[in-house]
Formats: sequence, C-alpha cells, structure tokens
Amino acid sequence: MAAVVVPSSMQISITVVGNKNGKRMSSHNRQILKLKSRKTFKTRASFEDVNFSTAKVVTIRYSDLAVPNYPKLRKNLLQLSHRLAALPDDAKKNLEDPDSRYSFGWSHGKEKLESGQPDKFKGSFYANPIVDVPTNVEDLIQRYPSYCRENVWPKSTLPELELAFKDLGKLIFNVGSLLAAHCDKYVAKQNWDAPSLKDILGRSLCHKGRLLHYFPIVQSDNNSTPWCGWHTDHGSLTGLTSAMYMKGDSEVNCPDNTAGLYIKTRTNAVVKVSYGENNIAYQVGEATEILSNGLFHATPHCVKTAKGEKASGIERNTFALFMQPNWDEPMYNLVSVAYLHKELMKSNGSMPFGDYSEQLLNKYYGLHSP
Ligand SMILES: O=C(O)CCC(=O)C(=O)O
Ligand SMILES: [Fe+2]
Repeated sequence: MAAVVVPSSMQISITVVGNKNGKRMSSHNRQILKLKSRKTFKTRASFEDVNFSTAKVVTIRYSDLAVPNYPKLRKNLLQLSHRLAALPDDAKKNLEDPDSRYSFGWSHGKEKLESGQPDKFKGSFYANPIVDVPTNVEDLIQRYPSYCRENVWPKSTLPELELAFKDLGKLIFNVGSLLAAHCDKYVAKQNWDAPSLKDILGRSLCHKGRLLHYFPIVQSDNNSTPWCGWHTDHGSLTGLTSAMYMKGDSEVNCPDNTAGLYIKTRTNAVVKVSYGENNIAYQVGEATEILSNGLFHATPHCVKTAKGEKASGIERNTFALFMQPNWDEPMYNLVSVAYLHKELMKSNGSMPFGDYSEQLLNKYYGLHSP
C-alpha cells in the first residue's frame, strides 16, 4: 500500500469475542477492545498479542508516519455541516434523493424514530466518498438504489462540500482498511473460518459517508429522547470523528459532559466513549458479525442529547463512514443476527448484502419489504 496518511493518534473501539480454540466465549468473557495508535498501522502490532479474556483496553503502538492532515480535514468538513444545515430550505430540498430513500444527499425528518414519529432531531448528508457513479447497470440501480444511485453534490450552494467530504471519507477508509487487516490476522490466529474483511471492503462500491447535524434541542424537547437512539450499524466497520459542538457560528465546548456517544459492552454495561478531536473511533457493524461467524460482535450505540440550560442553542456536528460490503456480497447464516432483525429471517438464512440493507432501510423508513 502507498504511504497511508493517518491521524497522529487514533482510538478504536471494537467489540470482539472468541478464544484461542476458535470457540465462542461465554458472554461474561466478551470484552471491549480499545486500540490507541500514535502513528500508523504499518507494523507488527495487531490483535495477536491481546489476551481477550482479561483485556479491556489495549494500546497498540505503530511505527511510522504521523498524520498531520486529519485534524484539518475533520474541522473543514464538520464546519460545513453547520453551513449545509443553515442553507435555505429550497436549497436543501434540491439535494434530496427520494428514489434512494434519502440515502444520497440531504435527509431530514424522513427516517422514523422507534416511536414511529419522523426523526426531526438530525439532518444528514449522505454520499459515497470513494466513487460517484458505482454502476451504470439499470437493473442494479433499480434493485439497490441506496447504493447504486449517484452522489448528489451541492455544486452551486456549497461547492466546498464535495472535496472536503471525499478527502475525509477516503482518509477514514484507508485507516479502516488497515484496521480490517488486523481483524483478519486476529481471525487467522483463532483458526476461525471467516472471509477476509480487508478484501471484502477493498472490492466494495458501497461505502457511505454520513455528515450529521444534530439540531439544538428546544426547551420543550428537553427530555430523555436521545439525539440518536440505540442501534447497531448494518455495515462492516463505522469510522467516526469526534463531534464538533457549535452555538451559532462558533465552535464551543459541549456544556453537558454526559452528552455524546455511548456504547454497550458484551456484558451490557453502558459506557460513554470519549475520544479527542485528533482520534478516529471505529465500531463493528452487523455485516462483520455475520461474515466473521460471530467472532466480532456489532457494537450497540446511541447519542445522548446535551441537556440543561447551557445546552440551549447547542448543535452537534459529526461524520460517520460506513464501510460496507458490496451489494452482491453473500451474507450467510443470518440466523445469527435474528436477535437484531427477526423480520429478515424469512430469507432462508442467506441473502446478498444489498438486499439485507434495502430491507433494513424499509424498516427504518416505515415501509414494507417488496
Ligand atoms: O453521531 C454519532 O456520533 C453516531 C452516529 C451514528 O451512530 C450513525 O450515524 O449511525
Ligand atoms: Fe450508528
């Protein structure tokens, strides 16, 4: 691989189960693994030396290149999230793509909360940072619109967005691919039967970036509804920047230190994930749980709202990169995720990743499967 530019330090939160004999560990032994890296992944450091039966936090040091660009790329893009959300409504409407169920371009109030109400708490801008036109095959575009339609960029209303989004998305992808290689080594060491995560991600045209803008909570909403409810991501790995909080046009510290990202450990403990602006966090998604035959587990997570008087007018901006298999990647043994999605089980236990995602989108958008 060419020199990969990575952040000067990085934190990864990833949930792993398994033991040396390739058997599933009992639930009390499942651990959260956190990796911290000062330099790059290009070293002998890996999961291999980790004792998962005792480790909760694992620090891995890397030997190469510090990466000066990441903090700048993060800041550039997250500031644009604020500006995008502040565009006039008709400009944002022009960026909507209903035919992909709002999986490209601007999406606000389209997704359903668990209560069935539209999610008005956040606005998202979705695009594939790696490829603008994944395919020209009409059948595929019809069948997998959320992956196969084209990116929509605000070329006239916010022209800087495209480059800033692609630059950060590609960087987080490159770092995530190195992490995937470490996952593969770990799988091999366990003598576990699973395809290569790095290869799956390398051949995919389905990666999706999501620029998120959480609107300020108005006093009447100032209750227990989270900015983003508990869920697992359905892709392979999700790279996350740390959030930028803003009041008006200015960046501010978050006035409520209980606000932000929380995950559940394998023992169901709820843990606040704190990581600095120079760090990237990676979470495991459902596709990795499925394709690793349960060695890795999808990480449940949610985002708690900033509360209290000082939180009034505070917005949250962040970026997620969903690294996902290609639409035709077979997903076997879906029974293993029946605990997450009972409705997918009529599928005979296997389907391509594209169908898996389209069905989940139907669920989140309150539509029925075809
Ligand atoms: O806002 C965050 O930190 C997490 C967002 C998230 O979980 C998602 O977009 O799936
Ligand atoms: Fe998520």
